Amino acid sequence: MAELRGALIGCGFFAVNQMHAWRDIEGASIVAICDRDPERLKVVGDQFGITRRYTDAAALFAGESLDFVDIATTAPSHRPLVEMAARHRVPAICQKPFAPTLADAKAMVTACSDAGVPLMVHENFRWQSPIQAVRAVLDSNEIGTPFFGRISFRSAYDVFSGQPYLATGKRFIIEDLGIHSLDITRFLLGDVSTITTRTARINPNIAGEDVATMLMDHKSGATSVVDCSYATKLATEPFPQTLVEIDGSDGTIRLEQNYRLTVTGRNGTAVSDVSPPLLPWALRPWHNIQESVVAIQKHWVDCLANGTEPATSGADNLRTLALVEAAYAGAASREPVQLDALL
Ligand code: NAD
Ligand code: 89Y
Repeated sequence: MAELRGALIGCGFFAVNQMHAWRDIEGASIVAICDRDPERLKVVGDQFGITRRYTDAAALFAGESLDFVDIATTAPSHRPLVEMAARHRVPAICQKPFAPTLADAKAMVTACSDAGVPLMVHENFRWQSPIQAVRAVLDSNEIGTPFFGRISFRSAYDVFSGQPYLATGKRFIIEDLGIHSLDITRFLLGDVSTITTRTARINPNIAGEDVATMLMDHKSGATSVVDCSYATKLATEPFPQTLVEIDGSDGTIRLEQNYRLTVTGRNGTAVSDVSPPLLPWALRPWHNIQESVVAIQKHWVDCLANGTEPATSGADNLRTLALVEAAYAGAASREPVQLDALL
């Protein structure tokens, strides 16, 4: 298969991981980059040896012949950039959060499907190897039918120094981080019918909520709790680990700190270490996220090669983004919110 020619738009904090991952992946390479900030363009272009550089996305699409575009900007630019890709018939990866509103996200899905181009949301947390290990246990039927889940992310890690915009938005943890946990609960327990949410802001120096607790009814009949916090000071800082508890008819799964996985089921109890590998370019504690970036980008290349729909396609991600919208609506009203009404 000929190497796919990709371009990266947005050369900021997180895009560096995506660039490292593209270098590790066979079958695709980044031939051009774009950022409206010339300084970021230079930093990333020099670091990864990319000479074809654009400060304007329209000029990038006009000047390059591309097999895909990887959009790594923040949410406000996602809709115009994805729609631009659709107009040029270029398959697109779009970072999370997919869009500022569900209405924008629906329009983006329609634009790509009308243009016949694949669209994947870079929803990478479900691709973390510890989360994949939990999914594999469920698939093995070792614990029977799940009836309860808890997806938990509690930390006091300073995310604001690397991503200062996170401190200024009216929305913070649900839209930025909880979105991953909500996607994981869908990945493990299936789609949701109702969500009830409570939020709080503990850090007085930020504009949005930094604590959220969400209770969900899944269509399967299971119940889950997604809890996330950036105001939780623990003896051992777990960032960026997602902890998982699942109870099933025949056993339990516990993914605890330091990637310790305990499965109690039909065959007794087994404890294993499901730590993600430390890739040569990765930096602790981010290595868990960094490895999942390689996994999701490989998945994209496989999907383009085989003509299959990405697991976190735009259409799939509408259901995760709907949970985000429903969580904010429910936190404001203090009422449960039905998901089907939003979709
Ligand atoms: P950032 O602000 O550091 O980088 C964004 C870059 O995009 C900036 O350099 C900016 O100049 C550029 N940009 C913005 N609009 C543009 C446009 N229209 N055309 C060209 N360039 C444009 O942000 P970041 O922290 O790198 O985050 C980017 C996205 O990645 C966010 O949506 C964030 O939520 C997401 N993110 C995802 C993960 C993950 O694990 N999936 C982790 C961190 C951040
Ligand atoms: O932006 C967030 C994400 O997607 O993963 C962790 C993060 O960088 C900070 O919450």
